[in-house]
Amino acid sequence: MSIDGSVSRGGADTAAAGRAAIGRRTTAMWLVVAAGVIEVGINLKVLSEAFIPPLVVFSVLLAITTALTVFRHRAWTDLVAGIALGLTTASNAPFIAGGLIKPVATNHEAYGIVALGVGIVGAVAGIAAFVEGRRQAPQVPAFRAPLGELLAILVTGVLIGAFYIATMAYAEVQSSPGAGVANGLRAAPTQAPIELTAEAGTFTQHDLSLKAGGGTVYVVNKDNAEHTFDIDLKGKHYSYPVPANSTVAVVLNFDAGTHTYFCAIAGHRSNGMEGKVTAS
Ligand SMILES: [Cu+2]
Repeated sequence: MSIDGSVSRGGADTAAAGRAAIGRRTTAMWLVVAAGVIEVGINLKVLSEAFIPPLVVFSVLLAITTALTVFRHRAWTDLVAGIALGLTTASNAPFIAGGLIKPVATNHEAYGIVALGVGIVGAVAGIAAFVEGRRQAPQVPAFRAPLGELLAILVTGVLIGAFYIATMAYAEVQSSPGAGVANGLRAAPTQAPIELTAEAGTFTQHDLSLKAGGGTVYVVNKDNAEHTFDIDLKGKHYSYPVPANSTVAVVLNFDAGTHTYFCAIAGHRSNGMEGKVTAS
């Protein structure tokens, strides 16, 4: 019944029994597998929205190391899986950090935060499982069955719950786009709307102009990935999520001057998702 009972006997193991026990499953090992499956799932979700070659490489690496841990379990497979999870997490960290510092309520940030937590837990568990496998005994008392199994189940449950809540929160934000703060506009704009198109991961216009006062910008997203329209006006920040394949009307009070707009999703601004709108 116990999945790591065999290594709990500790010093009683003979060398022969020890070698035989390397193939047995420990709680830390199951955490590695849970982390690997969740990370691959998140990667596939992100890849369905935008094709990111390094993410494909990491997904394949994680799928292989997770499968090895389940079907060809050895101490070294735990170590390799733990390192793969650590590398994936480290490569994602710069993008996730941007979302943590300035969340724009997009699913990239929600998934990224969960991916970061799962990746760290998985990497630590992989190294713990490796040490356990080499020494033939649980090194962390909390990982000793049945307490360790209970903890693993609880952690997995919390991670699934966090992912569910993040997904629901994202759906709610998407159903009511146009987040921002009060802009002092008390009448519908009388000037014609202007258009800003997002296509192939970039904005196609970088210089917009309109009359000062109430104005409308139609942000047209032709991509199969979400973007945002972010702008600062009179010291206030406005952020509009623009879902994939959709058009969002941004209605604001544009004070006279030149204002910078950009997409707040990590990596997009430097890819040309930035421009200036001049109100005169
Ligand atoms: Cu974008």
